[in-house]
Amino acid sequence: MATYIIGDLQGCFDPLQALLKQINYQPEQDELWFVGDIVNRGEQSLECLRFVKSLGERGKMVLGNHDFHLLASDCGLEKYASKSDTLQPILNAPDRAELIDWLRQQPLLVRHPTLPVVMVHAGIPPQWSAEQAQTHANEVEQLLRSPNWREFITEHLFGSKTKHWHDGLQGWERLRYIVNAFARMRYCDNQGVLDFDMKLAPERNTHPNYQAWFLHNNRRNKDVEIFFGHWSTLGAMDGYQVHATDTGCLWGGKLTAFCLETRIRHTFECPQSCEPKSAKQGKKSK
Ligand SMILES: [Mn+2]
Repeated sequence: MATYIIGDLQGCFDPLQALLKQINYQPEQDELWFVGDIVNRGEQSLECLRFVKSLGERGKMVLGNHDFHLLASDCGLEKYASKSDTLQPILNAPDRAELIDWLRQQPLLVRHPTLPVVMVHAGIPPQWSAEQAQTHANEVEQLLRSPNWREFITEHLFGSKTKHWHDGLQGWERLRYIVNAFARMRYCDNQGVLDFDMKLAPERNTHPNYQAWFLHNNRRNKDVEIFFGHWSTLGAMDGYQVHATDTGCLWGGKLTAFCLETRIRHTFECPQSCEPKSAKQGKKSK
């Protein structure tokens, strides 16, 4: 039995199938863990979503910012729609309601049952221990699984950004920070104040107070190994007790599967970018 942690799919279904063939994936025995951003930008988001859902007990995922974006699109929130969104086939699908209902019940953090390993989409801010991170993830998960989930997504999740955390933070602001940290963070200061603008790799960061979330010396969650995606400019990185798995499949890079039992990083070289043609053309004309 093997457990593979797989990087951001973003609708790249064919590369996923090629990678699974390459690693000799055994559906009856192996587990697949997905770091989130299953959908959007790539051309086969519907296929990716159906596949991850179909794994049942042998599949796990955490919600990424693009997965939240799909929930928002399902709620009819058009304000944040982008020209490069490729979510329409999901919204037109006969099993749309079932897929969305399943997606909203997925966690923000997955903890391995026996190993000191956790998986999140973007990261865990330095001020939270692994136990606190689990507690805070549960706060949002509980709401997403409740009948009020649409109100949270449409009225309170987006818009004014919450960057600062303190333990007494209450209500929607608190939940918004939790989602921002788990699903969107790259840089923060050593108190967990988030920066939403910087996307460059850490060696190109010039801001003195902000560092990649995993580089802070006072980080309280170093006792677990953290697997994450979201940051394609980091590439394949293992160090600081963290493992970056977004190797930019969507952009013509690679798709990663990290095997927890053998510690081997498997990669499938994507033959071409999975970006839809309209997005590629849009880029060239800029
Ligand atoms: Mn992401």
